[in-house]
Amino acid sequence: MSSKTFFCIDAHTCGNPVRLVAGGGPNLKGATMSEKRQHFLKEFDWIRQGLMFEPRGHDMMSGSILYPPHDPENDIAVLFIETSGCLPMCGHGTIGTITIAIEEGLIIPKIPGIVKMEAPAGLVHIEYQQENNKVSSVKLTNVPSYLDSEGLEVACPDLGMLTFDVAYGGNFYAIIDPQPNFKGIDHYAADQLISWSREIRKQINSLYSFVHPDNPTIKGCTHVLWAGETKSSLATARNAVFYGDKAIDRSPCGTGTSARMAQWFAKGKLKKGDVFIHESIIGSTFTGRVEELVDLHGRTAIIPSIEGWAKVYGYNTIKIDDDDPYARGFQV
Ligand code: PYC
Repeated sequence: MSSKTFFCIDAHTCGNPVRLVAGGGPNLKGATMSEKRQHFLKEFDWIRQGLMFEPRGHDMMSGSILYPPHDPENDIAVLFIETSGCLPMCGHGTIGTITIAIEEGLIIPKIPGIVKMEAPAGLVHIEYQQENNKVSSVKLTNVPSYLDSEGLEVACPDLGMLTFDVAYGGNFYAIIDPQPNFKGIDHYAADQLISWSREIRKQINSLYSFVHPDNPTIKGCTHVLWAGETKSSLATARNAVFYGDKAIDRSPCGTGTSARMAQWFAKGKLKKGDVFIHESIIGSTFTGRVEELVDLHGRTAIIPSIEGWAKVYGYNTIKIDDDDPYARGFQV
């Protein structure tokens, strides 16, 4: 019988969990974080399953593992682990990871207040604020984000035909705006949105294909962003983002906000410099901004920034014994 121990620090970003594996993560092969992600998925996915799924995790569980940067100019490299797999990029995960890593001394940035982070999806520039040894806010400048496709159609159980757009913000998002067959997120139970999302994501990926033009390992629509009316008068838009098989993001979702801003930019609803305050299903907010515009193989992509906060709430030494029938967790 063998046993593996993981030293984790748990936090939440605007309500959504972030479990940072500070010790016990595997050595990975690869010259980039994208290559290391492939190695992890091939040989070490049991670690993700054991730490994210029940009984050690739960449907929304999400986390990260830190690695030294591949380019000495950078401060850190991060692998994102989640119930859904290993995301190329995670916004709430970045805000939580940086908050934990700075507060706990796991990263000593070359320039105080700035972290250059290598993610599988690309380089992410981070600025953070500190007050009384606590990180009060983290602003990440994300990878180029763009509208991939618009006006696609899918048949949703109960609702009928839905029109949606797909945008990339570090992951591919199907974005469903209110329309005759969908009144907006307030009109439906979260469980209902989850079961519709599971079904339509399957159909979307069998009908259409989405592949990142620079990295073919980033492919497929993994998330569904349902839109609705804002509750706060300060918010620009509100969402419920589905991920994994049973999760609705409690935070406003960083890569989802990036994708949403890219969609709005492409439709002329946002321009460079505009601020976009995104509200989550529980009312927490991220502040987004269109920082820059870049050319991505002939299409205009935005460089969005996302700002939010996280709170560290616990130290968690987790053991996975291989005589445990639920070593790899389970889902019901
Ligand atoms: O914040 O990017 C994000 C995210 C992805 C999945 C859950 N949260």
